[in-house]
Amino acid sequence: MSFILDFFNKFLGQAPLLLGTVVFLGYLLLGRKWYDAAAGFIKTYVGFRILQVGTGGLVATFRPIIVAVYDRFGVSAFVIDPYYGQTSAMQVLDSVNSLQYVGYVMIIAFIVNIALVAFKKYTKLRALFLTGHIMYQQSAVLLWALYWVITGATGAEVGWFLVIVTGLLMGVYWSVASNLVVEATQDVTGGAGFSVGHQQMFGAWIAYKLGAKIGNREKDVNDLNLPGWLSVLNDNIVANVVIMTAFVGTLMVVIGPDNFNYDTNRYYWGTFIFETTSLFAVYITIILTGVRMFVAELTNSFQGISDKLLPNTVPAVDCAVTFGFSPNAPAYGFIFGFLGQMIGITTLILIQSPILIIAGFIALFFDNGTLAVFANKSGGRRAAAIIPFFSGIIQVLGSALVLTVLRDAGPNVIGWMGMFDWATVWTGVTLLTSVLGIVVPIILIPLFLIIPQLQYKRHKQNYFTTMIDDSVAVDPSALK
Ligand code: ASC
Repeated sequence: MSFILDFFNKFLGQAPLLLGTVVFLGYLLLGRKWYDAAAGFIKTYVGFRILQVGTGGLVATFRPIIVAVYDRFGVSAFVIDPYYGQTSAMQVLDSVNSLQYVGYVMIIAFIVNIALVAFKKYTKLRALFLTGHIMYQQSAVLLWALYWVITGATGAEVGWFLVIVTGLLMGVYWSVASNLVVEATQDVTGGAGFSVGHQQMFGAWIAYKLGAKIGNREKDVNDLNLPGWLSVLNDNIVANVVIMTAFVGTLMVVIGPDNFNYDTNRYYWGTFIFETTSLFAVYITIILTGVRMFVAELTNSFQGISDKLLPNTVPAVDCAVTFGFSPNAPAYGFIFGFLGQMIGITTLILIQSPILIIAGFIALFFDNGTLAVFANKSGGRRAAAIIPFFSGIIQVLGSALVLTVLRDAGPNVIGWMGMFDWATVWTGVTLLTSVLGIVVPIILIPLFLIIPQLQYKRHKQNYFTTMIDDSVAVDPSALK
């Protein structure tokens, strides 16, 4: 068993290795030569590592700026960032000798996902969740939250019954939520044949549905068509640099040069600001390159898995992959999400909330960026601005709410995920469980499974083909 646990952490928990292996297997199933399959593995692995260089660079560059905004104003509080949530979870679980159970939750959930997809005839589930680091992170955070509200105060070790219930619920969530956004993701990617397996699948679905109601999909953020001198902004690199320099540059001016550790022999304050903010466009371009490289491999090879092993299945991957199909939208999500979070935080201060929240870059950017990508696809610029703005408010208030019970675990708790589904669905589940006990997660398992049945009812004819045939990528009635 410890070998299996180790394998889950060191191999399946590493998204590039996991996806590379899936591609390798897919090509072999398609009857390609082993060396072609190996080449597919390498290109997927390298493509994903390039994507990670881009996402990692964004986090490393912009996270400290967001933190500095709060330091400047002397605010100290819980941080809404997945890694702060994960750290809190791991510390609390470790303090009761239960960290090893996270691996078991993840294994159970992954097996549940495979089984539900294998029986899609009955379950109507079509997506396999393959975002390894998110699978580990969510397993840890959910186990922590449920453990704490059910038995935490006793200081006992996590029990097997809870591990199994958490694993089942986690696996059902991965399957149902990534399946829910199959159609929307097909629309966003022009039929690339994958879905999103991340932390805002319910959010992305809502963004896509609401977007159609509040905006106009013709007014796409990637297709600005601005006249005259403004036309330089039609290029996503120029637009991202100008927007981020104006926005993040202003933040940096407010924070002041003394709060940045930069080499004054190499930079003026002004050039330092520009060199920092323009990195946004650099990393978005890197993300695009990585995405192009591995999406092509994944789409082609997954056909093998979908023909031979799990018919009509799509892989559900990191949300940042969708950025490659909508390079202007993430900046919208970031900026309007930031404004929304500021309103949320100001509200907490005004009502003298016992819990204060500090924005984290990952939730601000990757979460709201993804919502902007989906909102833009169905509702253009207006939707890409309004929806992340409200999401920002919800991320802050929802996370503050769940922390009112979770912070009792003591100083090990430094934050919460903050990502959309975690500030809404999982906040609700945790709070309800704290009142009613373990029946809540148990009842949710069959309840979640109703969602794909409803989805199936809405477009039976092409439900199982929509993700392979890009000519039917969009079900027009789904947009009404
Ligand atoms: C997360 C998380 C990350 C990022 C990354 C975005 O939630 O844990 O490392 O988002 O997956 O590409």
